[in-house]
Amino acid sequence: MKLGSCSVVGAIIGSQFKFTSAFAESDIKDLPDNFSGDIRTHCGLCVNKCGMIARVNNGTIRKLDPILDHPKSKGMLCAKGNAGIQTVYDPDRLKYPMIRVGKRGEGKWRRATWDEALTYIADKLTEIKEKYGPESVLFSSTEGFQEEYFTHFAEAFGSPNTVRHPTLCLASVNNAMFNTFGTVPHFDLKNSDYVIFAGSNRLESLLTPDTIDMIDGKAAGHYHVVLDPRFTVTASKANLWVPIKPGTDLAFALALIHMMIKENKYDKAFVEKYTHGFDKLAAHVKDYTPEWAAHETGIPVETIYKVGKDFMSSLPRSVFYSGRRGSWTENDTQFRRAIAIVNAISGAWDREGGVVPARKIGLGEMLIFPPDEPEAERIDNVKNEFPLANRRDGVYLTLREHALREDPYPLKAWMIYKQNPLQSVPNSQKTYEMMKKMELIVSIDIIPNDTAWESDVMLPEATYLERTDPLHSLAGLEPVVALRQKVIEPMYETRPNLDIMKDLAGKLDLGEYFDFDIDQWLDAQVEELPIDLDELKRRGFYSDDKGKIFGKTLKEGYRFRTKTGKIELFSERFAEKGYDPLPIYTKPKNIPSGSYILLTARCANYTHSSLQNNEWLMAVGMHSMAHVNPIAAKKHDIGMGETIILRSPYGEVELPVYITDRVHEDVICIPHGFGHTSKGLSLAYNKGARGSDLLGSYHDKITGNAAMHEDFVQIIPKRTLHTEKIQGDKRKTRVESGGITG
Ligand SMILES: Nc1nc2c(c(=O)[nH]1)N[C@H]1C(S)=C(S)[C@@H](COP(=O)(O)OP(=O)(O)OC[C@H]3O[C@@H](n4cnc5c(=O)[nH]c(N)nc54)[C@H](O)[C@@H]3O)O[C@H]1N2
Ligand SMILES: Nc1nc2c(c(=O)[nH]1)N[C@H]1C(S)=C(S)[C@@H](COP(=O)(O)OP(=O)(O)OC[C@H]3O[C@@H](n4cnc5c(=O)[nH]c(N)nc54)[C@H](O)[C@@H]3O)O[C@H]1N2
Ligand code: SF4
Ligand SMILES: [Mo]
Repeated sequence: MKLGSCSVVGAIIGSQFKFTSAFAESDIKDLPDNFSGDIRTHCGLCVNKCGMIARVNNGTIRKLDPILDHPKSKGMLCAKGNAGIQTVYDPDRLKYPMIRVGKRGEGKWRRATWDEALTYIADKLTEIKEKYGPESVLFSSTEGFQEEYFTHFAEAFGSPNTVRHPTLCLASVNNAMFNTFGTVPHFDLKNSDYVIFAGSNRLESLLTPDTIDMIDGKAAGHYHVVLDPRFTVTASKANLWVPIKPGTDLAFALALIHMMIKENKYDKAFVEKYTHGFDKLAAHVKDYTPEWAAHETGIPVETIYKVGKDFMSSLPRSVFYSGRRGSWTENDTQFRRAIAIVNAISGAWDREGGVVPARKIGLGEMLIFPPDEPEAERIDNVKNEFPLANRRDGVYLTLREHALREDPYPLKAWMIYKQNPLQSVPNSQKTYEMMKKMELIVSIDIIPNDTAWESDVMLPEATYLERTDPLHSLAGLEPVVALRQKVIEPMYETRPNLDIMKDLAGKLDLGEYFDFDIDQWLDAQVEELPIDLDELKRRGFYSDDKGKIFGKTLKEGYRFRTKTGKIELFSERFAEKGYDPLPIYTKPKNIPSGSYILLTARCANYTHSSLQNNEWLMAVGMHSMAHVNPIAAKKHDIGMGETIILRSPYGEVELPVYITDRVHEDVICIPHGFGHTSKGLSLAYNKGARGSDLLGSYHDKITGNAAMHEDFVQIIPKRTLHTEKIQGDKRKTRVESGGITG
């Protein structure tokens, strides 16, 4: 059977609506209440920003459809994207500014006007700034088209303490790629004949265009290997699934390099011309044999030889995919470095079907008054503790340690934008402790998430369908400029983040940093494009139509952005900073007797902890159950659906068991993003378990990226059957967040 591009991921929800209207040449400045028509925009429910068409009828969004010719999303709009309508019409969404009146977390709120809520925040921030300095305010956020206004606000306020999501996500991957190639390349999966995926669950953890390219590549007969301790959907569509022991992938990668060099299958001419440190690499991998790797990884040695042989015989159209979420182990950057090295010696660099530097389309820039550098040093001491980490992104886990110790100063306020740290930062107990240190916690979100529920003020941002965002130039092999424009006017009293920041800045005497509006911003950005804003609004995106360009770096004298100007197999920067310049394998910790390695996984239907309150998605989606191998289930004498307690040194959770041989016998896996504690989410509240309650505070040694696969859990049977309905949950109670009063 051939797979069509959308067959796996494009769940169709709400397809009863049929629309034939042409694209409205809408004046999107102010949409009339009864607006009807189609508007091209971009999804905002995960990192991907898929191109989509909103079908609006009489001021109501009726249907969201994919833009078929979008160069990044390539006609995909996933189940979440389809169900995005519910984001707007969720009765639990944040509708008005809310100020806490009870104790933190008690759920007693009063509705406030914007002026009242922002004055309240401004007064508190001023008081804290005067007493402890601007550095005592922490600003944490996750990517999004309006995030830049939040970090700009932090700078204007004078705090060095911004902490961003990459330090929970891809900091290690980016660091490894950057310190090898001088850039973070993309993978031409559509044209690669042979691809090794380690984890990287592309058919559930969706990334565009990679998910679609992978499906198209598969349909074209390409060979895919998936190393994963779980038999994921991606593994089920691969040619070969290799259930690897968690935390040992570096051994596999080193053995692959060993084979390539020993059997002279690397690209000699390329290595000589473009890379640095090959001899040291060859000596380094001498003892990393397939036999040794088999012992470490639990993969049969014949399988390692087979993958090696097939990988080498498909060169240069073979790639080892880098993955995105690198928050796995304490040695993650070194694992990703080994992947980079495989791709650097293979000859696949900057070729069709290979590993290619991404392009980006230039945008004009709104020139704004730049804030001064903050006077204080960062609290997490990134400069000294993680000299190669991104200073603006910070290091979440060590930042929290410093905050708990008040070292070298206290944090007294926490501003949060588009983030749910109680779910997404490992070890929630420590996060609660950090919250106790705060005199003010503010969450700018679209729902009362777990963290917002524990805050002092919740500020409702307008959703991605109700606001116009700054343009974003999305890098890729086929780059695109994405316009997100509102398709309806903001509901209730919600507002775009820019307007929130602007008004708050005004109240803090920082107005000069926000003396612009979104229209001026867009006008400045569009200046560099060959089309004007009206045309862009009609098209929804701009692409230069040049398609994929290969080989720009493959020329005499090309200088890579590394210390030596070459692709660094041996990293001179790592050497200089005291890190292993070539990746050295370290064994994962021994599993304590009676314990299991805890893994958390994504579900295709949810984005982290974001969409579990979406009625449509909850109706069709996977529920939070502990995936346990039959061998382990037998050992503990537990049956399907029984309730168990999972206990780690940091906490315990309760959830039903799903017994399956699709998970490695050493592993317990729970889906990420469940177990919400916020009673403001009537559908998601108390469903399943929250991974952050079990995880400790491990981090990658080089980037400080959280390491989420270093934890063990014990199973304690409850001897009760889980009685709650597993699927198709309906909203039982409805907590109207706008109506919660003290
Ligand atoms: N539907 C959906 N899509 C998403 C997201 C979402 O929340 N929902 N989030 C987006 C974001 S921000 C990110 S970062 C990406 C993440 O996408 P990925 O980088 O693919 O990360 P995970 O989904 O966490 O995939 C981890 C996979 O690795 C496996 N694994 C765990 N430990 C090991 C190990 O030691 N070795 C090997 N070989 N495999 C291991 C797990 O079983 C799991 O299947 O997804 C993006 N796409
Ligand atoms: N246990 C475990 N922890 C993890 C991971 C894991 O796999 N397992 N994955 C890690 C990874 S890769 C990442 S990237 C992080 C993600 O961590 P987070 O960014 O905290 O992810 P979410 O849980 O999706 O929380 C996002 C919040 O943004 C809100 N939001 C959505 N759209 C808007 C908007 O337009 N405006 C505003 N203001 N708010 C909005 C949502 O309602 C939600 O509350 O989590 C990390 N943490
Ligand atoms: S939620 Fe789905 S449709 Fe929306 S951006 Fe992410 S992958 Fe694309
Ligand atoms: Mo992520």
